Amino acid sequence: MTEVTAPKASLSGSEFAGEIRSKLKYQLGVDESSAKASDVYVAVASAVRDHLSDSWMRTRAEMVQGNTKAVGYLSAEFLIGRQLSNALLNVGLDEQFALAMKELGFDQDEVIAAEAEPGLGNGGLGRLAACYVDSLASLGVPAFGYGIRYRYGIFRQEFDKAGRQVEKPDYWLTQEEPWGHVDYHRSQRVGFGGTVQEHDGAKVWEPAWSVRAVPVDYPVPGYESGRVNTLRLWESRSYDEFDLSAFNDSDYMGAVVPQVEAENITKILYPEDSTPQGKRLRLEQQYFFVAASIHDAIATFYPGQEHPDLRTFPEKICFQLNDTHPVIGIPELMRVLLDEYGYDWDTAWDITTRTFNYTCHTLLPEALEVWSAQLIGELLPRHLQIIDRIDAQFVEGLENKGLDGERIDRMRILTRDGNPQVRMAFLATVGGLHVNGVAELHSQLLRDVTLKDFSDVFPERFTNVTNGVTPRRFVRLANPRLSALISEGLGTDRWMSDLERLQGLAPLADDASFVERFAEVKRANKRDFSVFAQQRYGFEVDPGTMFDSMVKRLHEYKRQSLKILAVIAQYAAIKDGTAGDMLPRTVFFGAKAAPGYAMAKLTIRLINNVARVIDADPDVAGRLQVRFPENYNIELAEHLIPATELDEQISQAGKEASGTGNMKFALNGALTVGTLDGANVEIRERVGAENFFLFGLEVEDVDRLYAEGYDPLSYVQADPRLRKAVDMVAGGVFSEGDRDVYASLVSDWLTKDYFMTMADFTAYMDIQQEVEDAYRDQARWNRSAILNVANSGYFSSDRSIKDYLERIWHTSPSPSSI
Ligand code: 26Y
Repeated sequence: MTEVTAPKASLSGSEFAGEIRSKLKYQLGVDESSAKASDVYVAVASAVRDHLSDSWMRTRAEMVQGNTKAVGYLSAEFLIGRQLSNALLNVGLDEQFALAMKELGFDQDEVIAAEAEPGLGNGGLGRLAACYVDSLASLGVPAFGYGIRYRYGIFRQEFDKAGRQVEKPDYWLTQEEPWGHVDYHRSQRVGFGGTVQEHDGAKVWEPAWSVRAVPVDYPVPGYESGRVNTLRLWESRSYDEFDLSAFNDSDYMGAVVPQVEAENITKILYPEDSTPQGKRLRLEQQYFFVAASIHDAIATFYPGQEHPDLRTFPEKICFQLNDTHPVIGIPELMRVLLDEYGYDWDTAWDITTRTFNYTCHTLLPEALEVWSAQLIGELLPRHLQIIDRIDAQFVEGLENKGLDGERIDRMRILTRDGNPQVRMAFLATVGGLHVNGVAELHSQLLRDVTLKDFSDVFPERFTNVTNGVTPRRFVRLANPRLSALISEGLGTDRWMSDLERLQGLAPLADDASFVERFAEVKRANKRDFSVFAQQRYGFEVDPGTMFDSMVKRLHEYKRQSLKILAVIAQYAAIKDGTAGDMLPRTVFFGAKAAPGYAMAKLTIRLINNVARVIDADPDVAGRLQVRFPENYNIELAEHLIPATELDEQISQAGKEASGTGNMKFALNGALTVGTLDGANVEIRERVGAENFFLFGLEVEDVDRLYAEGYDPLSYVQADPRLRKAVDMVAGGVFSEGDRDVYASLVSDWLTKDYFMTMADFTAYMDIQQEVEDAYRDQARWNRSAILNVANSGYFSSDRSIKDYLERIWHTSPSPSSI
């Protein structure tokens, strides 16, 4: 097998075609002439995997034998997207693939599109994890991604005739899946429930039941690095899969109950948790993957050792806790050290606190996970004892520092009221070395507000790492035209692994012929998207209009409502003849709402119905369109982002931790309309205030308004456009005259409006006027867009990972033996 270490694999297109041919024949048993795109996809993917094997094995061996501390990235989500084109690019087989497809007579786009997208995440946190494992491998840092291989993942979103979201299971594993390698030898037993016994003074947890955690390993090839890290996703299986005696007694359902119960743990991502069973299942998921991962790390770094010296564990690996979801790992490592390996409390605590670090991804206090002590006690009785002791020790430390009782109560990990709760963010802050936010503003607000007490007492623990995105997937693969232009403009393609080189494009923003070529790239991407949208969703998109996109999870704080109210106001202006010569636009939404989140689902319904009413109205004729493709996912992002000209980042100031869509859009030459929130602040600083459309309340304004007593109605009354838009929704214009459909939404806008959409409406309409004026001067617009690209190199996930290495993990790429 050829070794894939050089920038380009030393293999010809014909040779690669030969490998694909033999995969078709010997692995799939299909004849080349009758092979379908999905067959060819499997054949190409397994051929690529063969090319990864040597590097994969060597990377693993070096990780265990070398002296470089590894990183274990623990995350409930890895939104990795399709793997094939990324793997081809990263190992340097992309050109050979194109040649091979030509030789074999297959359409390469069809082959790429035959891969099902794994929906193993739901939003920014999951995509960030995927960008980070890509960058870790590209930089040569020994690392594992540890998570769950959900059978169905995030739901597939459909819209019904009334425009409502309908959730369907995503059957992403119904076709052969060539990437994941099931490694039964590395299975782990994970226990639940039961009791804690004492034998000779030692505590022994005797679980009531246990499941088998089976790892499915995905290769993570670095870009031109010759390294292939592992994404290890756990699947739950039953030890007693099948009850033969029940079956023989004709109890066919009863015979598979144990199997179903065990496998339910990894069926779906974020089960609805409004019921006690749902909550319990979520905690089971979290413990399941974290416990398996910790045991796996010990088995990996101390192979075959019955009495390993785990005092060296923090030198072997550090675990990054991606939000609170894996925080149960802290008491789990304590339990393992105390009960399974016999360390004393202080030694175990020292090892544990040097192993973990915590990234917080939110500012909403209600989004910080809290588990009832009762539930933890039922499911993980030994862990509750350990948490209790961690809390007691922590409180003692605070008392010794002279802190007052009120403050100590606020900081307790385990609350001591009638219904005690475990605050996972606090446990993470106490049980690890570092806590980081994901953008400058976010980290500042964590210190000043969300985790203020902790930051006051332990200021040295807090730091910031601004998020980043991988330029390989989100520029090179998603936007090949722009990539070619960038490489030509810079005279090199090294920008893909050193994104700050994009700076070199800045002077070209004043070169008329470069600007024109840049504009043509965007136009061509828009045409492409129109074709894709027609084929995939069956809707018309006019590439002659401005493409204005808002794509992200649906949440009130992100304020899709603000955008749709502005669209309605524009529509009203067209209807009453006051729209003047407004700029023709197509407004794109992409968003899934959590299944139990009623307000978010109602907003989806409203957007769909606004789209429908506008479309059916001949008065609007090509001036305004709303398009809401269903099931927003990585694939859609990869198509839409390169075609977008205006990116909407309009969350209420102080609520979006960072955002990463904003970075992807800027890197693809869209201009942002946004608030001073999350990473918008840093994007604007870098691309220049004159190349960013800033509007709206700032964090201090928001705080002041809350303090004064915010009254949304006064804003509605003050702006006739807003009044009209709200009236139209309330009056049934978008619900066939039915005034009840959106009543709860309207009532929230008028009486509560916690995220101050009404207060920001006027400023938002004004800035949209500025957007229109700027867009009419295409030369100026494109200059700004190029400067967005040129100045966004900082937002590479490679830079983020280097920051983590330096500020948090205190490790480095491992020296290469190649
Ligand atoms: C239900 C609960 C357990 C839960 C599930 C998922 C809580 C949070 C999440 C996901 C959060 C998330 O995606 N946060 C986003 O993380 C991005 C990466 O840091 C940020 O850019 C973005 O601002 C933040 O909302």
